[in-house]
Amino acid sequence: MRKIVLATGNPGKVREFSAALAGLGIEIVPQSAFAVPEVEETGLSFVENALLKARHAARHTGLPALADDSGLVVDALGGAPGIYSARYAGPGANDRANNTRLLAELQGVAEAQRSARFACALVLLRDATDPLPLLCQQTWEGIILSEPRGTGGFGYDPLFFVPTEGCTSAELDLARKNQLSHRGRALAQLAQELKLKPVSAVD
Ligand code: ITT
Repeated sequence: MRKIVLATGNPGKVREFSAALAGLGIEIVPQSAFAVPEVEETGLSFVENALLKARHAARHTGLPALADDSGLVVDALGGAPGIYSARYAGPGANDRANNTRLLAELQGVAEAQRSARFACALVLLRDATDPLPLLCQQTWEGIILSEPRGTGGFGYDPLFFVPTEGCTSAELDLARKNQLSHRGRALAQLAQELKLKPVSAVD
C-alpha cells in the first residue's frame, strides 16, 4: 500500500481526506504521527502555502506528502479572510472566534451582498524536491448567514449557506460535503489523476 503523509494539523481536514481517499489503496498518515512541527505559512496564495506545508512534511518524513491550503473568500470583505482564514481573529484563533469576527465584519451587510466561496489548493509532492507537484484547485460558492446553523464540519461551516442544498455546510453529512466542497472536489480530481498514474509515481 502506498503511504502518504497528510500535512495538516486540522482534524476536520483529516476526517474529510480519509473519507474521500478511502478505497484508493493509499495509506494516509497524519503528520502528527511523525511529530512534524508546524511550518510558517508565509505564502501570498493558497497554492504557495500548500506547497510550503507539503514540502515541509515530505522533508521531515521522507514520504510523499499531501497538503491543502484553504479558506473563505468573502466578496463584501474584498476577499478576506482568504489565506488568513485560520487566523482571522488572531494567531491561534479557534473556529468560534473566527466566526464571531466574520459576523461582526458583515454586520449590516444585506443578504444579496453576502456572497462568498471556499477555495482549496491541494498539492501532492512525491518527495521534498519534486519539481512537478500534482496540483488541484477548486472553489465552492455560498452565502454567509447572520447566525450559525448546524453542528457538523469545522471552521466557517455553520455560517456557510449552500443555496443548492438549502442548508449550511455544517448541516450536510460528511459524504455529501465531500461531493460538493472545494476540498472534496479537489480530492476527487487528485484521486482521478492518481488512478491514471503508475503506483511508482507516488511511492
Ligand atoms: P493546516 O494548515 O494544518 O492544514 P489550518 O486549519 O490552519 O490547518 P489552513 O491554513 O488551510 O488550515 O486554513 C484553512 C481555514 O479555512 C480553516 O481553519 C477554516 O477556518 C477555513 N476552512 C477551510 N476549509 C473549510 C471548510 O471545508 N469548512 C469550513 N471552514 C473551512
